[in-house]
Parts: sequence; structure tokens; C-alpha cells
Amino acid sequence: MLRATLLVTSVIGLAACGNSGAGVDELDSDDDGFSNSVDACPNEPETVNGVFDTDGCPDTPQGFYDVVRLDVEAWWTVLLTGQPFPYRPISEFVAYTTPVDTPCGVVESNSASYCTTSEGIYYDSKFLQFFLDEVGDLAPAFIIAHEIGHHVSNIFGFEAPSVISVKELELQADCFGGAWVASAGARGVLQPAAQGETLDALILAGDPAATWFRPDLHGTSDDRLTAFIVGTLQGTPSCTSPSFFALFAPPSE
Ligand SMILES: [Ca+2]
Ligand SMILES: [Ca+2]
Ligand SMILES: [Zn+2]
Repeated sequence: MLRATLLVTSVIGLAACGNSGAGVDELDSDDDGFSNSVDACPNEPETVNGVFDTDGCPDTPQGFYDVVRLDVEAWWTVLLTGQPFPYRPISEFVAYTTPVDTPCGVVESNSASYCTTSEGIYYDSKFLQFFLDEVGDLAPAFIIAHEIGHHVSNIFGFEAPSVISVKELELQADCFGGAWVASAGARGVLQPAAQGETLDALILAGDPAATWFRPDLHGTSDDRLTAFIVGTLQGTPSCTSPSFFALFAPPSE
């Protein structure tokens, strides 16, 4: 577990080279990493996200989620261009604060979910805010990438009943999410993992809280970390291969 965590941390550490920070000698009055010369808000520290935009002004969490969604979808679009199953965008990306009705039923509080019927994603904004505040920006970004990963599984035909198990779908979404995190890190579009922003927390983030901790549905933490690491190191094709599923114990009955 520890070795695996370190491995992934080093992958995400690649993002550090893309951070737009102040030079060593430049004045940064609000100490947000943007020197006054490039900071449109030199006395209001940038929060939420310092890499997707470079103005130095505080961003809204919603704006951050929207940018993550667009980046993940643009990334998939490029990856699947010319492939047998080209990417098609999700139909909607809906924030809620109290449970709302969707074509897949009423969504739960403190969750994020993908609905195959509508091909939409629904998330409790308090749920993402919790991870943003307590873990860091990588956590809600990963949750969004994981949910879009379910959409890609659907495009590929894995969501059809009894193609692969619910647990395998979850691990595949973790793998797809990991592949995006690695890509975002390499492209410098995601703030480097802050101290204390651990992969364990990432792996625990997302989907209905009531079922998240059930290893029979989602895999154990070790399974999820393994799936994430495979995605970060080997990219999306590895997430659909028989050797990927062979890494995990079959779902318990
Ligand atoms: Ca600044
Ligand atoms: Ca900004
Ligand atoms: Zn999921």
C-alpha cells in the first residue's frame, strides 16, 4: 500500500513543472504563487485552482468543476477519435444541494453519480465542496473524471447488464480517472497535489457514500488504488484489458 501510494504521488508530482508560480525574486503580496506582475487580483489569493487559469483571482468551485468536466471530455474526445467507439459528450452535468429526481431515480445526498439512461452526471455540490476543502482540488477533479469514466464504460458497452460486474465497472472508472489525472498532471492543467492530499482520500471519494465502502460493490481500498495506479502508469487501454480484470478477486457473493 505504502509503496503504491508513493508511486502514484511521484506520477502526480509531474504536475509541479506546470505550475505557474512566482519567480523567486518577484513580489507576491498575497502569497498565492502568482507574482504581482501577472496577478489580476494581487491582494486576493487565488483559491480552488491555480493552473486551469492564470489570472490569480479567486475562482468559484462551480467554475472549477466545469473546467475539469470540459478537460476530461476534450481529453476523451481526442483519445477516441478514429476509434471503434468515438466519444460522445455527456448529456448534462447537474449540481444539486438537495436530492433531485433524475431518469435513474432520486439521487442521494453526499454523492456523485452517472446515469446510463440519460448519460448525465449528477453531483451534490456539498459533497464535492467537502473534498475540495478537506482534501484539495485533485479530489473533486478525480470524482468528476471517475463519473465520466462510467460514461466511457457505457460508450464501450461495458455498462450493459452482466458484461462486467458492478465492482469491475467501479474499478474501471477508477482506472480511467487515474489515466486522466496522469494526463492532466503531465499537461500541467491540474494543480500539483498539495501536502496532505493523499491518494487514499482520492480513492475514497465519489459515488453514493452508502455503498462506497462496500468492497463487494467497489472493491477494497487496495483494489481501487491498484486500479488507479494502472490507469496513471499505463493509460486508458489498460483499463479494458482482460489482464486488468485479472488483477482483482472476483466479486464476493
Ligand atoms: Ca499573488
Ligand atoms: Ca483564477
Ligand atoms: Zn463509480
